[in-house]
Amino acid sequence: MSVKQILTEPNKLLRQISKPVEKVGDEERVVMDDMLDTMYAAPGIGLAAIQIGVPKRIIVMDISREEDKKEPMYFVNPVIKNKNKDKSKYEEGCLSVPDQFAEIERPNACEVEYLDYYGKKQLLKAEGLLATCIQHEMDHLEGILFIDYLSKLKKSMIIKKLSKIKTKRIIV
Ligand code: GNR
Ligand code: NI
Repeated sequence: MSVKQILTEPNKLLRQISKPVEKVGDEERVVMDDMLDTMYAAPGIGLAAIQIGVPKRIIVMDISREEDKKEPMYFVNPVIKNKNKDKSKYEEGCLSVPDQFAEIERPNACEVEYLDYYGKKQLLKAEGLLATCIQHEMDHLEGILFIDYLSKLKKSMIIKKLSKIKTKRIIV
């Protein structure tokens, strides 16, 4: 298990569409373990594989609040089956868009079908923060970031800020 570097915008890899996992095996479980370590270290409540440079349809999440009661969740090849028509706004952030936050409107509940850590098919009914987070993570699988929902001006201001920080640090 190891903590990986999280890619940040602007980075073309983050815009890539992630590929379905054919079989959930040891290789995939290593990716999930590394993702979880990386997410907890950040810290964050969710992470998509592409954020550590792996273009596979894998997500990890933990929305539990207490440090000593970790509740990791693993999603492989997630598909949204049902979206509620009612929307709700939530202040979102993203580890790939550091220090930027914005209110984003999304369906307030959804059903997700996915494979778990062992490759077993599961169906989850999500609402509230869980629903918001899973939709945010599933956007990553399509190369979408929450700033894509903002006005062109707001989005370009954020990208400009992040590029400036990158040129100062001289790392990608
Ligand atoms: O840590 C995270 N917090 C968060 C808060 C509101 C909505 C979505 C998120 S996900 C984010 C971690 C992340 O970037 N996952 O891709
Ligand atoms: Ni994110």
